[in-house]
Amino acid sequence: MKLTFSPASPFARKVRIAAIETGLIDKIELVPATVAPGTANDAYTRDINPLKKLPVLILDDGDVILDSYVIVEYLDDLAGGGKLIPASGPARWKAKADHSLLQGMLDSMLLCRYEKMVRPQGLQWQAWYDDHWNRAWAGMARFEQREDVLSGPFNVAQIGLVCVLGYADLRFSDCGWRKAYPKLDTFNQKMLERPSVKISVPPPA
Ligand SMILES: N[C@@H](CCC(=O)N[C@@H](CS)C(=O)NCC(=O)O)C(=O)O
Repeated sequence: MKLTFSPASPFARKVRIAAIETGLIDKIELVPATVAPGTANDAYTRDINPLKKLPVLILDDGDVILDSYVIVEYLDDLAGGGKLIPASGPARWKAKADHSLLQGMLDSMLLCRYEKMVRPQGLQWQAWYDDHWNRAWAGMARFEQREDVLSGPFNVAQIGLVCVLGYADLRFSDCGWRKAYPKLDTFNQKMLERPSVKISVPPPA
């Protein structure tokens, strides 16, 4: 299998952590890909993902699996199921809903990043940026209160949360999340003891 990948991508990091945790990482070749809004990548759009986003898992028969959550679910299934996403019952829906919130936070953070990185300065819209940043920030506030996630069993929601925090460090390093959310800081430090989490920390920009 091949995974389109960028070391800075929090979505690709999520999948990498899942691949390590399920013991499948050695079966996956990480293939660097360059995709960004405003820049064409016709081959990628045509052959891999019309949405021009990574990560995408390319199976040995050429089928593609996207997006990052579905890839995590696929890997979890390949590994027997129930390792990263609870197999059934309320715990399953809780983990999936928590993950959806974290996914939305990452989407908003990425939009903030693109607003400053890609959009020409005269066209940038600060109120729009602030609105999206506030969504990510409010999401962190929500998880600061979620003892069940912070000290619960390792799962896709915990993976999503470390990816949010790692991305905040990478692209919004002066946002002050550690001071504002000390429980998230403790959680993040504990998670960094896991080799999968530590090895996948995005390299400094
Ligand atoms: N919902 C997607 C989001 C993936 C995503 O936004 N990836 C970013 C990289 S971090 C991307 O490919 N951006 C390129 C673009 O939007 O043009 C997932 O979970 O995989």
